[in-house]
Amino acid sequence: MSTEIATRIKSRQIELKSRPEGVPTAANFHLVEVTLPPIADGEFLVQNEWMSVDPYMRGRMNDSASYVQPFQIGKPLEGGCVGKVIESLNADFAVGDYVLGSLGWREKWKSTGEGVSTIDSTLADPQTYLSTLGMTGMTAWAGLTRVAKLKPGSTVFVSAASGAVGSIVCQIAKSMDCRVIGSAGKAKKIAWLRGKAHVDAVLNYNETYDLSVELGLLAPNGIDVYFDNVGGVHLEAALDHMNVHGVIVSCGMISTYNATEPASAPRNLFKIIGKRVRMEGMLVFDFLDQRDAFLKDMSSWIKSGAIVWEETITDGLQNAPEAFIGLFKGDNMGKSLVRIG
Ligand code: NAP
Ligand code: FER
Repeated sequence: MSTEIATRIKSRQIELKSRPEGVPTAANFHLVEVTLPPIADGEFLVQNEWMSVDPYMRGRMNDSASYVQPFQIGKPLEGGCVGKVIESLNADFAVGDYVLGSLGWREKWKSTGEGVSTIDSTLADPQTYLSTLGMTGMTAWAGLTRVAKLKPGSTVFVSAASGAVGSIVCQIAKSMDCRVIGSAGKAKKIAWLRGKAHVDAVLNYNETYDLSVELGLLAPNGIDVYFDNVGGVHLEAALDHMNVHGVIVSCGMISTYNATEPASAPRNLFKIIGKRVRMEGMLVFDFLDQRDAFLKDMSSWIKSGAIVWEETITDGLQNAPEAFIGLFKGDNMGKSLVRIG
């Protein structure tokens, strides 16, 4: 425990200045310098080194009811972060420990330890706990193994396939001897899916004249599991080619998050009836009690080389809004992270 406790702690944080209408812009964010009070008995102080930007944060920028409270205007944003303990009056968190928390979008934060866990930075780089060994890896694992109950030999279609969740979904499915079809929006992502994730078939949805027709050509025996990260026309195309008793894991629908009008697709949702498709929404937080099983599977896939991943790193807290907005333009390959400080 440190005895050198600062009396005034300067920190910078990014606050929500206004709620986005449609696609977020830099004007919706505000970088502010604040002074935090010194830590009290039982508290510790963390210097963030990494923060995550995630598509779900767009939903929290709206003033609407959901599984979690909306972000408040004039208050700092929140999200997954990894940092180092720099002062401590808490016996469970020592100076120098790496911790995983939920107070991203800022340089420093104080805590009593509630909801904060220490991480083993000898197993993997600390920021991996925001990606493959963190929420996005667990989403892929839970969606495939728990929601889809994936069976070897299945044909799996994955949208946003080179992203943080999608890239892991593709590789878990490959390691379970499935045939994987991945969709992404840029040539370099398509090359990565082929060369590094070893997916069986790829499509660049920005270059197709008809997504459903092209998907049908790549899935002549139909699709058993569609892992949906995108919604909209991707979901419509998948519905056209789902097999009877197929499963759609509704993980995300990023194509709709900035919509100002109701979505025009899918127009063929009725197909889930005749095909007896099970379409199930999922939230990763429902699987937190299975974290040990996830970490066991994922560590073994990482060690065997079955799973590799990409990071797209943006430097500087002040550039976090740009990294976040980039998710909706496809700027990231693999996990989008901001390196702070
Ligand atoms: P990500 O895939 O790393 O980043 C987003 C990607 O989505 C972009 O790089 C872009 O790739 C693609 N995209 C953006 N707009 C698109 C559009 N209009 N049409 C098609 N593709 C578009 O993000 P992630 O963190 O892994 O999240 C992926 C999905 O999972 C999101 O929908 C997210 O909301 C969801 N999610 C859900 C849970 C849960 O618990 N349910 C947890 C984590 C994530 P391209 O260049 O390929 O277009
Ligand atoms: C996500 C997209 C949507 C996500 C959660 C939601 C945790 C939930 C939205 C809602 O309840 O309104 O990526 O990740």
